[in-house]
Amino acid sequence: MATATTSFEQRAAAATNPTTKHLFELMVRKQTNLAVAADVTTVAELLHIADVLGPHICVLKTHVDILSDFTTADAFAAKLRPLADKHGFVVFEDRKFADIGNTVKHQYRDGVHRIVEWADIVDAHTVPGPGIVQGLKEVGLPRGRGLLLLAEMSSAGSLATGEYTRASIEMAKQHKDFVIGFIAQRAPIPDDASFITMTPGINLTVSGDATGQQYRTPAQAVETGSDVLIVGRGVYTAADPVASAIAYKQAGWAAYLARVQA
Ligand code: 5FU
Repeated sequence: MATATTSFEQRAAAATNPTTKHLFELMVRKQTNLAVAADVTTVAELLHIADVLGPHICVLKTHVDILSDFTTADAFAAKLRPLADKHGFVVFEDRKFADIGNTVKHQYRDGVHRIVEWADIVDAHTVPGPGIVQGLKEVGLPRGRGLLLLAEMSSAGSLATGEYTRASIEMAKQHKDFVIGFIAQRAPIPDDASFITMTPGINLTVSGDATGQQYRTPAQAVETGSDVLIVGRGVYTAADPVASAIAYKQAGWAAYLARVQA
């Protein structure tokens, strides 16, 4: 099935990973392919974003290690999970694991954050080799969680290109039960619609920031095969974040419809 022209309904029906299925289904129901990167530094701000933007998003992306007042995983989960259920979004902790399998297993399951308890999706760099996927899979697969591999990055000068990207794709294919897709700028496997492509570096008005971030528009990203558009500052620093989220949602969904109907 070609990623570009297969609808999210068809991809939900064909999905074998429960997280993939759930995500495609809620995207269809809510007509949104918007993920918000809630890069705020207090739990209250994060929960506020989750609640007010929840109706418009399919994914809430977190960086739990920037929350200054994080207390316990239980307390965090008790507040965040009900919002995910109420509004229908999945929680993606953008942890970017990057160590050997044995270490990432602990980083995923243990420590203060106990990420596997509350995040539906996590992501990992492929630089350590396939052991990183094996380690994370031991912890996440029994819980029905999903993993994204970083095949490309949005930042200028990223080394995740060419052969690195190709090797990351191969690693995903070896672990299709747990690897649900990629962080990438374009669909890395255009003829396999079972993988989801999530794309950061999306903004409707600016082309970059002072530290190497590079932006494209929702339409540009969807044209190159992106399924889920990750927007941070474009939404949460806007004068009206709800209005901004709606604008990104509409732009992303229109681009998706144009792609599948092409
Ligand atoms: F993997 C990546 C990447 O290649 N680029 C990114 O920007 C992840 N990100 C994340 O997406 C980054 O850590 C932010 O959380 C978010 C982009 O935020 P922005 O405010 O829209 O630039």
